[in-house]
Amino acid sequence: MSVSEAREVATLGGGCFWCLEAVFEQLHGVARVESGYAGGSVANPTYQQVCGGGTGHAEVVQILFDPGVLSFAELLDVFFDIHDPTTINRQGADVGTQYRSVIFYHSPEQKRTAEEKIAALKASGIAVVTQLVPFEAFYRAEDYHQGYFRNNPYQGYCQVVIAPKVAKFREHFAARLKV
Ligand code: MHO
Repeated sequence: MSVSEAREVATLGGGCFWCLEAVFEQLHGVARVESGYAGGSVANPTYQQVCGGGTGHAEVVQILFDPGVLSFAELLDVFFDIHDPTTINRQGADVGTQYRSVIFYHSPEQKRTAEEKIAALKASGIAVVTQLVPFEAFYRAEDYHQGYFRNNPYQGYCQVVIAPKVAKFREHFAARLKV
């Protein structure tokens, strides 16, 4: 599917953006994934600033997808499967507000769908802390963060943290993969 066929944008934070990007770019219906920053107080933050925690941004992925192939609800099913939505400002060993679980909704429909998903998870006993906030701005991260897992498969964090997440995702969503 080409970028021009994709009609909807989602902006999600669920820990280190390298992880989310590595997963979502393998999902059928996704045309493009970019790693970046959202939800903070300054424009065009650097990675160093965001890591310092002072700007208030979350590491996020911005996903361009074709809702005719993959609905926002299905995208959220993947999102909630591949990260831990029960830990505040934390994913595993990564701690800080930049790692918060957050959905930046782009429309009333996305907001409603996210509310329904969160309510269903809570009803099943999962104490979801994911924030639901209106999308305001996305700042693309530095070039070296784009395609990080693909470009640095042997880097330690990629091997230890990301590779198992990708493997689990590919197992859980085998029928929804691009290849
Ligand atoms: N703890 C990891 C997180 C990377 S991620 C892009 C590291 O510092 O390498 O936040």
